[in-house]
Amino acid sequence: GEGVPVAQRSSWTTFMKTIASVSGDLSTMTCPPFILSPVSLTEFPAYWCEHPELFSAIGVQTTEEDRTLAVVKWFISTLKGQYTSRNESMGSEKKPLNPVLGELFYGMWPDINGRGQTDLLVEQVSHHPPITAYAIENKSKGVKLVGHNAQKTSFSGGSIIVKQIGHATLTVKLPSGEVSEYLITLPRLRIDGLWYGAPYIELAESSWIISKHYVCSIDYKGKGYFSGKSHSFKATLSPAPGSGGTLGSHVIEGTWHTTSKFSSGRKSGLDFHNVTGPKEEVTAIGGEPANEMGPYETRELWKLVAKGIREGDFDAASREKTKIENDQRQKRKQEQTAGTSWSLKHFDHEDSDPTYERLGRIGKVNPASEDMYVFKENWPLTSA
Ligand code: 0T9
Repeated sequence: GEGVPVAQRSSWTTFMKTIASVSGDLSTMTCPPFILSPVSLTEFPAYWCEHPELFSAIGVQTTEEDRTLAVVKWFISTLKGQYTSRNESMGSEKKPLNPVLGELFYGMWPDINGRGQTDLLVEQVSHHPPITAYAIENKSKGVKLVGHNAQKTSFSGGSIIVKQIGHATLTVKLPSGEVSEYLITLPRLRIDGLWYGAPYIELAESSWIISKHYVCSIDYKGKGYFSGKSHSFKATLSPAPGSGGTLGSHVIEGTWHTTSKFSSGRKSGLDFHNVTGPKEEVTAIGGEPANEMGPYETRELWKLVAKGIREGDFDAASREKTKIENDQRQKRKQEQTAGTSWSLKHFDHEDSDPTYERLGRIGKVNPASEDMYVFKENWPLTSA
């Protein structure tokens, strides 16, 4: 592979043979150094808000139709960051740091031009398998996203197939006091380009955004499929059964890393989204105690590992990583001896999610039921 440094070519070939034989959880695999990222998966939920003005705009719409379109526009606009940004910043998709249980990430996007401040908190709620839970809220606009995600991976035809497990619920507080809820499910990923040592993500199959008013299915296709282009999508918004006759249907088509247009419905021909402009990275902040980074906050915890990876000192990175892992093993052992278990800071785990079941049924989402992590509403500690 051309993307592989000469000195690591034979280890990459060996690695490729290994991933072909492993399935399930790739997070604990040992990878050749050039493919390591210095960023932990707990930072990934920040991708949901790289366009804070689109997130806050959801809260100021006056009709259900416009609100739903604002939700879909915000969602589509997050995909570029979620799935292509490592290629831009690091040259290819990389293996993120595998978070430890209880790892935390706090951040915010400031109030600019009256959009209100948006707060982010992330907690690693499981290590085996890795599960990350997050809450993102713009209090002043009444918009909140709470979700969790995990992955199941397999290997097929030279690609890694990643099934995303988990979902998110977006809630919007309306001036009437009513709350609009949107169930958001996640697409399937294919990691291609592995043999060349230059992995990149393509999205596949479909994901959903469902409320009691609308069902929106989003279909994803890559190169060589319907439009022929990479990163293509088609979003179809249909009024939910029984929502009355006033809501319009829409179809939107384009590529999620560039632009899209309405292709059917009242707005046919009009532009829909455009993410070719700048994005706004999250401002990382210390959460505990307020404004200080505690030892479990991701950038503090992984500081020395990340430094090693960034500076190409992989021995140091691996030494520091081993320290963290040993420390974790010891903690789990101590808990076992004491008959206690790690308690989550911001979330309560529930075996089922009534909102997922109720809204999922409208779109016939599969599986019919999923577990959930309920946000304890205990952050920000002091609200601005
Ligand atoms: C949620 C996102 C997720 C996390 C990452 C599959 C992956 C871990 C999960 C799904 C975010 O909202 C969106 C984007 C990228 C996903 C990662 C890409 C990736 O490769 C890793 C897996 C665990 C690997 O590191 C595989 C090994 C490596 C050889 C590929 C570069």
